[in-house]
Amino acid sequence: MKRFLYYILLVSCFQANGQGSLKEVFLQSKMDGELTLYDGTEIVFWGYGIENQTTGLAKISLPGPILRFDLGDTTRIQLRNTSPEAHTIHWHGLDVDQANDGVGHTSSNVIPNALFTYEFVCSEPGTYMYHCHVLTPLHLAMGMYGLVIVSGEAPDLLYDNTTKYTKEFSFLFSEMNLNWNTNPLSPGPFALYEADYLMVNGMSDQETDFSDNAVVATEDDTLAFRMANIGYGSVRAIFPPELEVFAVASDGRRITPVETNELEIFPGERFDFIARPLQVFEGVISVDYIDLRNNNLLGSNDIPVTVTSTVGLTNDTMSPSVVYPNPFSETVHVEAPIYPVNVDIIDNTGKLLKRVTVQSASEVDLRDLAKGVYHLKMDADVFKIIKR
Ligand SMILES: [Cu+2]
Repeated sequence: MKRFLYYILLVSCFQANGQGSLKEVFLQSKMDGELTLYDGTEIVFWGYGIENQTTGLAKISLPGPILRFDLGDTTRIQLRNTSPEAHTIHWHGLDVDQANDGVGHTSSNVIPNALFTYEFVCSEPGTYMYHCHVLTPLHLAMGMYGLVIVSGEAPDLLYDNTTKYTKEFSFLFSEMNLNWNTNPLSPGPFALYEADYLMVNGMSDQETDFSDNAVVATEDDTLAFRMANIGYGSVRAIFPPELEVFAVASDGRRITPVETNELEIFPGERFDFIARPLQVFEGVISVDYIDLRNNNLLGSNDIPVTVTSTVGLTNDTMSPSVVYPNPFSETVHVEAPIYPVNVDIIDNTGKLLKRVTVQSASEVDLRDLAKGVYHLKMDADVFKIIKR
């Protein structure tokens, strides 16, 4: 089952006073969400959705839509509560004044059928979250949360020029308890909350392979990862060794970049990373969910990562050796500067799997290889090749 729970928000925008833009967002809070999980379990959820300005209707998603702004923007977010209970939007980590902070008992509850307008300036780039702050444990568990992204000084920067990227991926980690989401009027004591489903962007591990969650890149890409944890447990992100990863920001503020292989993200925390592939590979970012009451591992999610070659020819341009296509499915075409030449297929441990001697430009039959990443060595030239 493929679900697109995430979509980039389209906001109306126009120049305001020369300081960034004014961006208007029209949201509704609702309690009528229905979701079929990967295993067929049907749940209800509460959440936020974009209000259609023609029909006045909104469909909520879990998590809510990503709210994306530019540095310096003034945002004006209208929340229309079309549900039977009060809700708010708390801007987690954003520097807003008390009236716009969305903590019901200290600012304003948005009662049923009311309209409330939040307004603030996006003064710091970074990764933030929004969530309801009425009966917070329940309303959070029911799905009333999403990501806020404030881009850096330019659209392809997390912050400044040192955090330039070519591809961006955001991951919001959360949990779901079946009893709470099937029986929200009597969910049981919060102290007994147990995570039945562990999610990345609202999807369990069994779904992430088939979703927009997958990281797909080429070896020349610089990747930006935004990670945020809205769950009740902590999350440990473990990066594949083929990625060189630097944590560059914590909770929406720059830090001195720290090279990292794994990082624990506690509830409410966000981290931003810049990652560069060291080679062509297929792997995963493993996400462990940890119960903070006893440090037990609750389970893991895998975010698939596929890094492909930029072109079929990965060699330097001085060499006339060519290998294509890459990735391939059955055969590769090879051409060498001199013949005969040995074409060696080597696995990631350096083991020679196959040697074919070719007398001229040839198709090399590699149907007997399993899917994966190999090295093709031809004279002094080595190519990384991927079998799909
Ligand atoms: Cu709420």
